[in-house]
This record gives sequence, structure tokens and C-alpha cells, in this order.
Amino acid sequence: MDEKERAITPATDSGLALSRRGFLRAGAAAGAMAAGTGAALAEGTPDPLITEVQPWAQGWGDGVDATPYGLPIRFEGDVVRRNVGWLTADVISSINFTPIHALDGTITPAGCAFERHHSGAIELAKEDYRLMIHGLVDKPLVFTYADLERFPRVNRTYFLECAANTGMEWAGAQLNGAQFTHGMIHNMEYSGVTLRTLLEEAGVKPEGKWIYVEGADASSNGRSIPLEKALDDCLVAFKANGEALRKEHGYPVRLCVPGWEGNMWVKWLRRIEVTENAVESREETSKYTDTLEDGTSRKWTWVMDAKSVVTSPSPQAPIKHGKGPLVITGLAWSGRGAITAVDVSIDGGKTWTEARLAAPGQDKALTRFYLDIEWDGSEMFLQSRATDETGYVQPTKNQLREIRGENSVYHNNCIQTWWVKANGEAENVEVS
Ligand SMILES: Nc1nc2c(c(=O)[nH]1)N[C@H]1C(S)=C(S)[C@@H](COP(=O)(O)O)O[C@H]1N2
Ligand SMILES: [Mo]
Repeated sequence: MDEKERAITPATDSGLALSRRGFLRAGAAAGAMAAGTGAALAEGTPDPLITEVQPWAQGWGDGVDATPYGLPIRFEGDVVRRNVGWLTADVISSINFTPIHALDGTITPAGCAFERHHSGAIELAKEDYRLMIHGLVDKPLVFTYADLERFPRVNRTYFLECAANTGMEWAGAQLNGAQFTHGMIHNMEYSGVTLRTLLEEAGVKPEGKWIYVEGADASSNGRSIPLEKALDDCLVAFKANGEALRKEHGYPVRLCVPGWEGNMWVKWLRRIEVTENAVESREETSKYTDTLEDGTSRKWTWVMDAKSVVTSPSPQAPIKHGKGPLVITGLAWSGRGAITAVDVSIDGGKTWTEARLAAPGQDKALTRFYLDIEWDGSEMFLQSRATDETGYVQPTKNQLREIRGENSVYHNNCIQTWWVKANGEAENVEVS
């Protein structure tokens, strides 16, 4: 038998191949074991997908040289970043959203992770990269990319959430999909050097109380960060999920400011100035402050409070299988530490059931939760509520409005409601 023949002949010598009758009986038994979720095969109606040799088993598949760097299979072409038309004033100063409704686990694939740029995504080669540390330091320094690679390295997984995530929902339920209401977030494993290591190399003078960080793009996106945070857990990162940062995520080097608003995670990081006071730049005065009911504004609201959302079922991920076993799943996170519990309600917050965390909550990283229920086929008002290690509990929309009014854009971490109808379709709604 030559190679080609072997590929198109079903195996008969493995002991695994069963006669057609034997196979059907085995199929029916397996169906019965799976708690009624699998369709048990009816006697006498063979499934051609099982009984017939399919086209993909009748010839060669692609060779190993067909895709030196892989993209998702075409059937998954829907799992992509999306814009909200009226939010994207133009493509240069724009935002797109992670398809969280279609992902599972906690790591966001870089290829579909949200992006926010103030002046477009720039192309900066490693050879052209310079990072300057100056200001109130003993020894001003400039690092090349190759220099950064020679400092002791760490790996840490953190979420980045834009402070504007869910910001369109203050006045009422607006955007129909978890991707649009909660998709300004990604969660990656970063490799890099701690900012502390680099600051210690330069030697911070006793008067130094803040750092001012700036990117190499035209917007520069400058932000002031208290020295305490800079020395605590910030990273100067050059890899995400094992590979180089994508151009759009700040190649070759970005800053990670764990748990704090995404705006501070400066991309294409070029300059760190140690200062005595905050600079009060555009991004931390006219932007990224929260205007309250009385017209005054909250300032320095850096931390992203505990938050969660059911990703499925949700408007873009309706229930298609009718009543019976249903997996409810979602994401929870807190900028103040680890998630310790997530509760799920199917009746708009009247009663709650504790969900199962897929893995124990990690510090300032996304946590996946599941609640496995027997759905009776009636409508649900689906909510999730996160609790973090400080004991903080995610507020309802009304609780948040009582304190913050409705003038805010940023830092909306309220409980989200999906109205799941009897036909399985879901809609973004508010319950009072
Ligand atoms: N240099 C630079 N850094 C930047 C920005 C920018 O426009 N330029 N946008 C900021 C904002 S508002 C957010 S929310 C995050 C977005 O990071 P991402 O594109 O990896 O999602 O980057 C921040 N860092
Ligand atoms: Mo942002």
C-alpha cells in the first residue's frame, strides 16, 4: 500500500474500528451516559458524518509549510474586534473591542485584543527604540531594546481595562453585546523587566515622588504615576502571551500598570521622568476624571474597581439548544487584587447562586466563572456580581448612580443585566 492509499483507507487493524452495527450501539450508549445532552442515535437512522468516509479523510490535508504563522480557521472568522460606529470619530483616534462573548478561558489572544490609540498605531523598529530615564535621578540613563533584554526578567498576567469600558451605559442600556459594553479589556501574560529594576539602576533622588511616562507616538499620551506604584508592580514589557507585542499594543515596549486604568499603560514607551509633583497633563485633567452630579470632578481615580459580566449567554451569544443543561459563563476582575467570589442571578438580582471559578482568582488578572444550570426554558434576567479580596462587592447600576450621578463616562463597574428570552435570544436591559 503506498502513502496515498493508506491515507484514504479507513483503519481496520487498530482494534478501534467497529462494525457499523457495533458502532451505532456504542454511540447510543455514549449518548445515554452524557446526561441527556448528546443526541442519542435512533436505531436505523445512521448519521452519514459517522458512517460515510468524508471528503477530508479522502486526501491530503495541508502540509506543515502552508501556514508559517497561523490565523484562526475560516469558520471562526466572526471572532474579531469590532468598532461602534458612532464612537469611532475617525480611525486615527479610535477604539475597537475584544469579542469577549466568543472567547473562553482568561488569556486574550493578541490578534483579537482591543486597541485604543489617540494618534494611530506607529511602526517603531527595535533598532530605533530608546527609553530615557531622567529628572530626579542620580544617573540619567538611556536604554536600547538590547539593553532591556539584559536585565532580570519576569512573567506576569494582568488585565488592561480602559477606564471608558461600559462608559456608554450610564444613562441607560445602550449597546447590544458584551463585546461592546465590556470589550475594552484584554488579559495577557507579559514578559519584561520590572520598572523598579530600571528606576533603581538610575537611582531615584529622595525628592522624587512621581514619574511622568510618555510614548513615542505623536499623542505621547503622557501620564503621572505615584512613585509608590512605579516601584510596586509596574512592568516595562516587551512580550505578551509569549511573543513580541503587536504593533498596535505598543511594539517594541509598553508599560504595564497593573489594576490601574488602561490610559496609564503607555505604549511605545520612550521617556520616564522622575518628578516631585504630578504633571497634570491633558490625559489626567480634562480626560480621565469623573464629573459628579454637582459638577465637581473626582481626580486621580486610577484603580479599576471589581467588575464582572456574563459573556454567554449574551446578545451576541444566544442560547441555541432549548431547555436543559446550560453553561452560563463570564469574566470577573479587580484592580485591587484577586477575585474571591462571583454570584450569578437569573432573576434580575432577587436571588443569587455562587458560581464556580475555573481557577482561583489571580492578582489583577481576569477570572473565568461558570454556573451550570438546568434551564427550564423561561426568560431570565441574567446578572453577575464580583467580590474581590478586599471584600468589595460590585454595585448595582442604581447604587453606582446614587454616588456618581450620570455625568460620568469613566469607571462604570455596575452589574450588567441580559434579558434572555424564552427563544434564547438576549438583550441589554436595566432592572430597577
Ligand atoms: N503611547 C500611547 N499609549 C497609550 C495610548 C495611546 O494612544 N498612545 N492609549 C492609552 C489608552 S486610552 C488605553 S485604554 C490603552 C489601550 O491599550 P491597547 O491598545 O493595548 O488596548 O493604551 C494607553 N496607552
Ligand atoms: Mo483608554
